[in-house]
Amino acid sequence: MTKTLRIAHCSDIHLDGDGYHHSLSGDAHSAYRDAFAHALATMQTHKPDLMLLAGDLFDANSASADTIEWSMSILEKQPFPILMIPGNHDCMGGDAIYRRYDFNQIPNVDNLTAEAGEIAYVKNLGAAVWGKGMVDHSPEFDPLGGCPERPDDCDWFLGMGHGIHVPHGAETGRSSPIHMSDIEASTCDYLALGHHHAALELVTDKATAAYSGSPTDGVGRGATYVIIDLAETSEAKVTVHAIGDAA
Ligand SMILES: [Mn+2]
Repeated sequence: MTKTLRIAHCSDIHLDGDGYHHSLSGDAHSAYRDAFAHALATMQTHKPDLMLLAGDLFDANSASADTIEWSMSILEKQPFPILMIPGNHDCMGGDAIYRRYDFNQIPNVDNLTAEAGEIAYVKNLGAAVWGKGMVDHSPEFDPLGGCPERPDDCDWFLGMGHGIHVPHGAETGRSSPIHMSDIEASTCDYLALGHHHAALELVTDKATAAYSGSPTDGVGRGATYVIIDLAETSEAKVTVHAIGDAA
């Protein structure tokens, strides 16, 4: 049997955001929760093998205890493993949510928060997933820096990063740059990126990567997530899906 892996990828949910630049209706507190719950239900319909959440689940480390506990509960209810990293809005600096709440206590969740990066294995899928915990959103932070070569003991090697896309030939003084050259140098089968709220596919002959866009922000092609199909014997397929209103 040909080995395949189906991945659901999302990022930038911004729970407890103030809704300032968003199109969500109702009070922002419940609107973000409702939109994320709807996005999760929609992603479930694809029956993914696992989910990658590439940062900014929360809008700020000051998110309410009620919202943090709600998020832990809904992640636990998903019928697949979830691998996640902090973003700049929920980074590991200061009074980080992820220092106060242990998301790794959730049976189906691996939160990759090590500053130097770490790999989690989803053994039954043969998947190794790398990510790191951003402490400071600064020009010096290198979201993909230190990502190792593909381990020998996996069928699939996946990576996550949270930061700004820097195309070939471009320069930026902005924080957390993710250079296209680093994406193309990666040995990952797929790189799940977060930070841009508009989805962006980055598929070349050297790279399979995407920004999923935000499932709670309608900028760009709408509220989005990405489904990735990897197969041993064919090219990866990266599909951006727009979701309807949570209502
Ligand atoms: Mn961000």
